[in-house]
Amino acid sequence: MGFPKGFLWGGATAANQYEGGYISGGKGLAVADALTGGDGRNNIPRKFICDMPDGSRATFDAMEDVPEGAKAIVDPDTYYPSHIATDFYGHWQGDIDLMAEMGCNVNRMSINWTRIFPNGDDAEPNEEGLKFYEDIFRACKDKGIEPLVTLNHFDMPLHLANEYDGWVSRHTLEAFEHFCDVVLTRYKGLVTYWLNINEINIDVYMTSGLHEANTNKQNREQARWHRFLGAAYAVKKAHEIDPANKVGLMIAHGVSYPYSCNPEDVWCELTNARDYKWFFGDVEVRGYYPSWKVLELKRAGIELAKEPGDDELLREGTVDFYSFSYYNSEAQAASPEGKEKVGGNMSSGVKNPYLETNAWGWAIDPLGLRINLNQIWDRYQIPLMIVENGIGAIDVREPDGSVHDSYRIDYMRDHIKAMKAAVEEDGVDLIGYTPWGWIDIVSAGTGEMRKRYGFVYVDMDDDGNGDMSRSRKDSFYYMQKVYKSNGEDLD
Ligand code: BGP
Repeated sequence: MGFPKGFLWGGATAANQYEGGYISGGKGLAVADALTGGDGRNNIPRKFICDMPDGSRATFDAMEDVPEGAKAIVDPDTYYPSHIATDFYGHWQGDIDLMAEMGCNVNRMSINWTRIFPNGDDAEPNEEGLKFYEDIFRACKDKGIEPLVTLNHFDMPLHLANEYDGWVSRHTLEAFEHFCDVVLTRYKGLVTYWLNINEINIDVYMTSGLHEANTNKQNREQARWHRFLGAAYAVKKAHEIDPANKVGLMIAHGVSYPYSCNPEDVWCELTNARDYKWFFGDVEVRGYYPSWKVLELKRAGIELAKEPGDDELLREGTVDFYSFSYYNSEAQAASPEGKEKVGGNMSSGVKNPYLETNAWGWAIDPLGLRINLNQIWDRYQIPLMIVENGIGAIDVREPDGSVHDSYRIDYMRDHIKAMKAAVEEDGVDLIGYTPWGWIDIVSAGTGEMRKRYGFVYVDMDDDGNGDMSRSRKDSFYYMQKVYKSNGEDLD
């Protein structure tokens, strides 16, 4: 009964939201380094400042494609949250000690592509960058913490985005494959758990390309094709380099419900869910496009540019386990008019009247996690890992450094109970849990610092003020108790 022995308990971060040191140690610029901060609660989006072909300068909403020929730049008079982030670059030893103290035996983190290849497509890697991660992985191992490394977490070298429109171009795929060759070889024996591409089902600015990658359907599907090939290549190569390697896919996997039992709502939910998430899981687990997608592309007149061997690569690079992020759920209505929209990263649904939401409008739904685990397990029958989960909230640090975040403890307790039920009562093969932003980091969606997920508070605000000191929130001690009891002590 309970969680299996050896269950992986930890925390998750992404380099572009946590690391900082944006041009230190030979690092080059990434798209995230050119993204300003926004304000999620007041709907102020993150932006790109661009040099235009006519020599002028213009600013664009990051959720929209920027015009062809525009190049995103880093403006010296603008504050960019990723440049310092919460300075893992300067604090990594102490942060790993904190992870160990919390009882973690796994650390999900990502490698900044531009720390290894400053332009993304350089011929030779940057040794200082390679050494940086090697030291971190060794320190983790010394503390009994298994690194779980995301090869690409919302990470696109700025050069590849500006000049090649990111994943739209095969050049980016080739550059990514080279990156995989180098890091998988270098960290052989040190890292055995890998995730290929974070939330492969989210195609926006940081994950895809800057220009017509998203608004132009042909480009969007081509970019997806290249991402799938990159993801499959990572799996195949990892297995070739070390058969002990285990590689998982990673999908943004909220749960959706039909708004009502009207078959129109049920169909709306089904088509939306397969378009938004199941398509991506099906391709990475089974190795080919599902029939409805093939027909959809045909009807739309979209033809993917393929090279010989591509289809085979997709079939050969299927994953070892299924990892996903879960924060919230949504309802899908065939007639959404007049219904309140629900919050959430890239959520398209309407508000579920049965659920409470956080300050950003994201629905809180622990049973949704159990439903999710069962749906995925029933469909694929491969091991599952929850690699992101948590609640973004505004925390108050008291003068003595304490943070009384009972709302976060409630969220974690309820979600871990749902996981436990899925394991104990439903027999789901769940192998690990790494809550999101175990230490405070920059929000991906809004670029804010005030939206905090951590069990460890970092003194940093939205404008870059703060001394970066770390303090343990009440939730830190709660998670410590949970982890050290292998998920038994949940009260
Ligand atoms: C996921 C991403 C993370 C992350 C998280 C929370 O989509 O993989 O990078 O940040 O969502 O989102 P946000 O930071 O916008 O609150």
